Amino acid sequence: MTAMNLMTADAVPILSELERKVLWLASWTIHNANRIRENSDGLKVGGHQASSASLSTIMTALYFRSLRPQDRVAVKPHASPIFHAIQYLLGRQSREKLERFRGFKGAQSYPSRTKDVDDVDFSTGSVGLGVAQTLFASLVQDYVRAHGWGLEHPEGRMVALVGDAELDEGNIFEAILEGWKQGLRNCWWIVDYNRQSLDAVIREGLWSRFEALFRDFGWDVVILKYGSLQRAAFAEPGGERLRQWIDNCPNPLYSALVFQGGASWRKHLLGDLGSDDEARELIERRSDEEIARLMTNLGGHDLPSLLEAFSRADDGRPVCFICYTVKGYGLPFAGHKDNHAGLMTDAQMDAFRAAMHIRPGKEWEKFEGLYIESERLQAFLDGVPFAARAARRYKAPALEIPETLQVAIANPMSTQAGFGALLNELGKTHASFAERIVTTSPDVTVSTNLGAWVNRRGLFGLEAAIDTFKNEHIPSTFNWSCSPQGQHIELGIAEMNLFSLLSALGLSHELNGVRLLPIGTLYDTFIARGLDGLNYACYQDARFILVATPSGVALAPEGGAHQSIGTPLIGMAQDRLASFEPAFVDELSVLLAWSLAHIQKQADQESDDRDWLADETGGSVYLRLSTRPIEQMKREMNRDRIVRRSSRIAARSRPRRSRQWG
Ligand SMILES: Cc1ncc(C[n+]2csc(CCOP(=O)(O)OP(=O)(O)O)c2C)c(N)n1
Ligand SMILES: [Mg+2]
Repeated sequence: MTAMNLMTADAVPILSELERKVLWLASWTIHNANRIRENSDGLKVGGHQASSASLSTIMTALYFRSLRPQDRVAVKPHASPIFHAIQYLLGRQSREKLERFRGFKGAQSYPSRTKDVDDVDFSTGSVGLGVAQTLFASLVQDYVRAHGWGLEHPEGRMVALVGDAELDEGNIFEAILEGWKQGLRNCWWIVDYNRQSLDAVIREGLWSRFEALFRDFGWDVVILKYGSLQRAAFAEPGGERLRQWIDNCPNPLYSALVFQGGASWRKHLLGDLGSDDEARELIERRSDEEIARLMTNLGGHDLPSLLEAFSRADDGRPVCFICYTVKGYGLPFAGHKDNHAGLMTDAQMDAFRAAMHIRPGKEWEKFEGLYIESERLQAFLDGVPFAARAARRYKAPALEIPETLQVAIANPMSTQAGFGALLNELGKTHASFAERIVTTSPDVTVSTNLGAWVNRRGLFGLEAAIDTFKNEHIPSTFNWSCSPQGQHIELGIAEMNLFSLLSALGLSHELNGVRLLPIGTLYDTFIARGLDGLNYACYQDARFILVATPSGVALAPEGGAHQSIGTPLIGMAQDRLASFEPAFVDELSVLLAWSLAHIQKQADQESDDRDWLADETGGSVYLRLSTRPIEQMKREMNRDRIVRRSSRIAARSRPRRSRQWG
């Protein structure tokens, strides 16, 4: 046995006690919110006991053993109660918040970076988005470190806990392709392969599609199908027949038998394998309870298998773990196809409480009902590597931004051309904030006028590559060479990836301790293509500037399917996003400077005396620009002039504010 194995073997008894506790606390938190806490308006509270149970073992192994403080996790949304239970045991979540689960200021139904207090790395909720976020966060970590920044912090691993049905979401496939292009590493996706979605049992054999797909895109794939009990049984006489039976069992039948329990397993197994003496004896040697334990001992519920797999993974490549699990593991509705929103009844909860040796009134006690002494458990929790650092979120100071930016205004000029000219000037400056600007675009870099900037600052690539056209002396307006120092990340066309990347870039100050100033460009009308990604990025308070161009109905000859009429409403409706549609380039210059400062603002509290809701707290910015050249005015433009005008508009539209605008 290696030293690592020894340490792991030592930890398993404690971890399995903690696993029981985590499952209990998560189930109890949901039960309390639905059946014990007073919910005066009669509205359903909900919560997902089965989806949570499915990840109880995997998350126990990760959080109490395999994760390091620098690792970042996107937890499957419906396993939020497990996450909160783990943080509660680690002393980072309060009982009060658990008691208010899904209530105002209580622990959130889906992990939330902005609303939860227990150190959520990535918000999740709209399935698929958190998963892709880990991939882009890893790319951003590479970007930051390639520029020589943040090297004082250890390199982290970006981990997603993924529902198997979550893998139906298209944005995940768009992300995988982009990850392959950009040389993804330090990324783990752990698939909770419980073979159930919300409505039903999923299609047979999906694991092999997943395996082929991930391998095609350069990922390592680790399949954890059988637990250690099962592997030991396979080594017994007749064991091979049992393994074949498991492999051939259709998903719906396996689920149904999990639900029905030991006696049904015995009946089916004997019916199918009874004619083989060795296989029959293997089954008959075991009680009903032991058979049920054996058959649900899948890889994703086996601590030794999980710990071993996690300790072996190679961070030089992305890794997909496909972990077989049981939805509702350890709960009365385990395996039932309708269990997604299922809640245990009072009687079921009483039985579960008794099985966990928890006395009534002691439901929230951390170590109640566990077999290992509290001091030993506490000492173990105090030494958990993931919790070694008090604060895992970094802070990075704001960079100083000038009030106005230089730009040569032509007459007439469009705001889009003005944007290109502004970025061109920024490309020339040696101001330190300009180094932190990172631009990105989904294959519309040239047509959104970023070309001059890219010519000056270069494309980013982990490995340097020369522009072949340039090398061959073929005239071309754009220099497409890339290097680790480049400041533009070129994406494929998928707009959703733009928002995922902007979101990851816009969290860099907290994830990497390095502040970036991300600017993403796209065609305004195609915002709709990644709208949920934009909402997601804003929800988790990522900071970026979105420059949408060309926009508007005045596109004239472009027209057709490129007109964007409804997008101003998106800008107005989206929380944490300030939107502007400047008419003139001098305004744009002031607005861009203001935006670069605004995306860096951070305030824990909002004061009452503020001009505008996000004045102190900051947020992201959306600029709609036009390709139509118009006559530019000769005038002095400064921040005051714009702020005063915007404030008057804000005051008019919010009549309840008492402040007067001059
Ligand atoms: C974008 C989006 N669509 C639909 C839902 C509603 N929804 C929540 S969970 C779920 C099924 C999840 O199944 P799976 O990913 O396998 O997780 P499990 O509950 O089995 O662990 C659905 C459809 C959602 N949260 N997000
Ligand atoms: Mg599932």
